[in-house]
Amino acid sequence: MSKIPATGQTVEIKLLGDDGQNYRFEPTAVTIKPGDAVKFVMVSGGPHNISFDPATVPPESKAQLDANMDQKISELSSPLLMNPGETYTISFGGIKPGVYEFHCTPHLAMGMKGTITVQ
Ligand SMILES: [Cu+2]
Repeated sequence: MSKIPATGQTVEIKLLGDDGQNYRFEPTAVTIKPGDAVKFVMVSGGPHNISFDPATVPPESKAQLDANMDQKISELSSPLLMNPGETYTISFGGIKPGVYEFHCTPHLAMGMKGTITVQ
């Protein structure tokens, strides 16, 4: 399966931590349309990454979402973002409507989680 580029809007989610508040994605939840993209921006408290649990990703879109992620470290897991200003963009081209829960692998135990709803 090959990557399907985004054709719609790009929504930003910041990756934050080490600033006196929780390790977190901000906003925690976004709603997009198929064909949009989500751009993750490393701000503080890294390393962070973006990982979808293969067990919770809607099965009909799992292979396409995996194909749309560049430079994965494992299935449905982005590389680590180390430095402020680094970004990682995921195309939701070809992704079906549904709820896509994600987390940061290094900070999963600290509750660093988020949700992308594709309408
Ligand atoms: Cu993190």
